[in-house]
Amino acid sequence: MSFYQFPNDFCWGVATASYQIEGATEEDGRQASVWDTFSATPRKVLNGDTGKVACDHYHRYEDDVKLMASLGIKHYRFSIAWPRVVPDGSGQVNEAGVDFYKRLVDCLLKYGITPHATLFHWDSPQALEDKYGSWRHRQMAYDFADYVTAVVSRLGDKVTNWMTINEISCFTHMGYDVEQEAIHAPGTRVSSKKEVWQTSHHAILAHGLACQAIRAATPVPCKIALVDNMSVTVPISESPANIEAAKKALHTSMQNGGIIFPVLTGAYSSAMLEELGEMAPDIQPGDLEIIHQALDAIGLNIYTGGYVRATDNNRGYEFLALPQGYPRMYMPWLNILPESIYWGVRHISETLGHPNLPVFITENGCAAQDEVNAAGEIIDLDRIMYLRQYLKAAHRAVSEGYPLKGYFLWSFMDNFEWAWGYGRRFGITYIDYATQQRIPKASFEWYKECIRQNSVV
Ligand code: PNW
Repeated sequence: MSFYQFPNDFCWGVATASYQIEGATEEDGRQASVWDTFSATPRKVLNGDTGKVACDHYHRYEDDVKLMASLGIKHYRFSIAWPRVVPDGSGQVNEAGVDFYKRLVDCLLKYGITPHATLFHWDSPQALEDKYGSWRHRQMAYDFADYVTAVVSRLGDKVTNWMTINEISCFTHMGYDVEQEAIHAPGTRVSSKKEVWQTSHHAILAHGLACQAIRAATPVPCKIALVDNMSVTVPISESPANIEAAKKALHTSMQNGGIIFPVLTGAYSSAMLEELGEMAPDIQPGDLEIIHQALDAIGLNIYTGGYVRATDNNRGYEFLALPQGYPRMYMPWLNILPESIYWGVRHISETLGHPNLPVFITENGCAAQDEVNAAGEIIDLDRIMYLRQYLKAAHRAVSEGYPLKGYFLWSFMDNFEWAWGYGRRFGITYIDYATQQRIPKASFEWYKECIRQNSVV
């Protein structure tokens, strides 16, 4: 038995998202999402790439699920496209769109893979953007809840693990900007920070309303989680003073204070509200109760983190800049901090006051150069190096008794990497976009062996 042995019930999985893999954007009644519009706009996405075809998963899902089964995973996290299910964003349900997810779920179950469905991974209906500015308007949260009811009442007999919304900051604070046109869809330039904060307030409200909608619509008991990309503070060393500093810094980080704090504690962090002043969002009476729903788990997408140390200034902490040349994976933000997994899990438990809330790493992985060699293989030793370090940190969290229950690798296959188009690859399966051929990379075989041995090898 290896030192890095995981508990027998640890969930090994892989993750994807609808717009990044499905393609078939105009099929079976699907209408445009904001990412269709955004990617069709010149100079928004690298090389003018769009999700029109992507991995053609909409037609190839059976082969993809078969390949997943060969990997040995028992859990698959995917997302459902709102504009397939409710093409106009609100109103009529498109049963043909729902049917795709029924086929997918049946196929997963046939191969013994448990579906974990994310109800929103950034593909807002363009119709609602046109109608009232999507996340800028409070109505978006209510229309989202209605769409959630439509999904859960149709798929809830077979899907019992629901994730409401993926990475709220990435489609609000990155979709709306004051300084420039934002880099994620809808790419809107707004006139004040308050308007940006209003979009994320509407999104956390949507999460709360969705939790209520799921509980009301589910035909069988189910589990609900939010998926958040909390910015993880990591103490430079584990002295009591530096650990304390990392905990304090978590409270005041803008992104955490306005998203995971209200969701898990029922209040925006006061430090953040103070810093925002007049730029804070309008919060209506009762909003925080809706937002602060009891959850069955929290999903964390953890790729990197930030180092913090104790200081004797009045805040008691400072964030540390990384030296030039600090190792990172093939994305400007992807600094290698394996212990961010450990600290992410520990912060939920200790800093955010949820010692028993099950935590899932709902995404972890990296981009790499991924060249096909003369033998037609992709020997991505850099990705294996990255994954091995992060999984060892996950093991540490488990072995110290923190409730980390599972790990979903991002991603099962290369896909449409948002503003980077197909110019960045995060998969453990290579996609030859010209032929749609799937080629498992060396990391696929490596991960398969981890799963088989239930251990980091
Ligand atoms: C996540 N950052 O996005 C998303 O959930 C995925 O859809 C995406 O493909 C994956 O991570 C890789 O990027 C992120 O700036 C976007 O730190 C930006 C950041 C992190 C994650």
